[in-house]
Amino acid sequence: MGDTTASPVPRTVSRRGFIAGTGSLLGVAALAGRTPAAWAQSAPVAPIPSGAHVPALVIGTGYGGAVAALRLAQAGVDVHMIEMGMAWDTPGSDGKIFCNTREPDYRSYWLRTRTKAPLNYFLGFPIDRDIPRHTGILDAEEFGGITVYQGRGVGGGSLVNGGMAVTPRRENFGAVLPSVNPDEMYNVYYPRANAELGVGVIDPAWFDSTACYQYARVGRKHAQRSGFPFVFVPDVYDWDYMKQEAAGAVPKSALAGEILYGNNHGKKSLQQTYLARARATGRVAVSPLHKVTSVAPASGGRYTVVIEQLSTTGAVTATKTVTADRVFFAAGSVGTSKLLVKLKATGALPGLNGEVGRGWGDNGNVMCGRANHMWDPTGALQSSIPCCGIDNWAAGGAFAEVAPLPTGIETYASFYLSITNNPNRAQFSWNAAAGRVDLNWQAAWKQPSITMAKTIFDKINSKEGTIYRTDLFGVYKIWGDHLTYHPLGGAVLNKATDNYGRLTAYPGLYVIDGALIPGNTSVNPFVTITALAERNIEKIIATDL
Ligand code: FAE
Repeated sequence: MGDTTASPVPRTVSRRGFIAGTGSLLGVAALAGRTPAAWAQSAPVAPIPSGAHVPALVIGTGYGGAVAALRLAQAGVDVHMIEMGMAWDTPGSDGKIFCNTREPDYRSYWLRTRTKAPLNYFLGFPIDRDIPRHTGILDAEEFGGITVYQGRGVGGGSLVNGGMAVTPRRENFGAVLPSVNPDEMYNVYYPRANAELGVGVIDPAWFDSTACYQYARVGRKHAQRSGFPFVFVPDVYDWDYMKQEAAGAVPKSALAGEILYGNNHGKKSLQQTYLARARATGRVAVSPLHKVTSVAPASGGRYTVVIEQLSTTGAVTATKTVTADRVFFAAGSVGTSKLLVKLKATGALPGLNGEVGRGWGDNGNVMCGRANHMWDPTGALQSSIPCCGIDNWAAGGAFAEVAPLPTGIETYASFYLSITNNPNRAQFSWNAAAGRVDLNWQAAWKQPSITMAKTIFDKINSKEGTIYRTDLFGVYKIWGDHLTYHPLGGAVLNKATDNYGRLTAYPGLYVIDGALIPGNTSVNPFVTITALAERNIEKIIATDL
């Protein structure tokens, strides 16, 4: 969960006699407290008309896109954001905007007829279930050797992620973004990103006493007994709101297992931060359910942008052509890379350089669970927001987040998402026969991640006399090594672009998202994506506009 995975207690398991215990956890009225809908009230969604001309067009509404939109608007530039996912500003018939991880419905997955939960087995039983095909919030995009999870909707990955807001250790930064001056990042742009995102840390005294972090305290105890550095990890969740959830004073979100398909309360997604401020400028419009399919030079230094309007079943209901003076690619590592690779190969942007599509990595993501002894329960009530980790990066190449397994029942499991220093990098390429972009990641390339994660968990298991869980990712399968939550790269800074994200062959075209980062950030990535976008847009506004 969180930065980790879904852990719904499936109907199949319930039927076999396990007590889900979710009823009391589901919360009540959805529209009290901090609601995601609040962001939309500053300006209505305004679908772009065909034939329009806009000064700045931003493809995607995740971190990079939101930073670009806010700063451009503040500089006096009118911005139109094009987002293939939904607005996520309207409650469903249950009064809630987002569905719960324990009861995935039509809102859960992007155009699938069956869920594809990252953690897809529980107690050895498969937990995926049929759902209606809908433009849901979480995309499990399948390439040959890896499934890449991404958020879909206004807010991008911030809608579905665990909110873990981690700044890399400065000594690791040289490997993260080798062409960027660390002084400017650590003195200016990381602090700016953290402030704008609303990053905070759990109150350590509350951590020590609340039932909902029993699992994390067990994680701390086991880490420390094996001599590993234990760290609290900042998050954008409103920690005061979570305390009120625990006190029963407000509708529950983190304490009701909400996360992977959106949080109805408590989490400061981009809808509450950058995007709310962008729209409050009055200069930013958003077109949800609009997907950019082409960008090509037009006369007068402009660009022609082709956009498909989608219905909630994914059908194309209109194809629009607009022009823009500047286009910012902020469709995420995968979305931006796929667009650029296709546009280069099919002749729309043939001058893009040969680095486009290269340098893609999975941030070394790998998951695993450990089976604890009966005297080490991890708690039936688990906050879905992770708050701590085990830092063995320097010695073993792994940073492991102590992750929740908020099933609503006692599982005696400790669950972890490790970010590892996996050196493998993949490349996107145009598959002309199939008319799509492929990624050449190989399943076996996860082995270095497993080896690095084992530097932590083999030692803990040996010290505690415990074993790995084998029932979470299949039957007798220890490692969740088939996926990533953290796609990075594909249009790497200072390679595919200049050192500020400019696609120099085409003045006015920019990359401003996770595609710029060469495959690994040593920690969870969105603070680095945000800070880099702040750095780049400041330079672009100062010198290009
Ligand atoms: P992103 O946020 O993915 O935004 C791209 C947007 O572009 C999306 O809204 C797309 O729908 C849209 N788009 C794509 N193609 C098109 C197109 N052709 N036309 C129009 N729109 C398009 O990009 N990171 C952390 O740091 N901490 C965490 O705790 C954490 N947990 C995560 C948990 C999960 C389950 C997942 C999936 C990710 C998690 N991440 C976490 C990763 C983080 O959300 C991700 O790195 C950022 O969202 C990437 O930001 P970008 O701006 O690159």
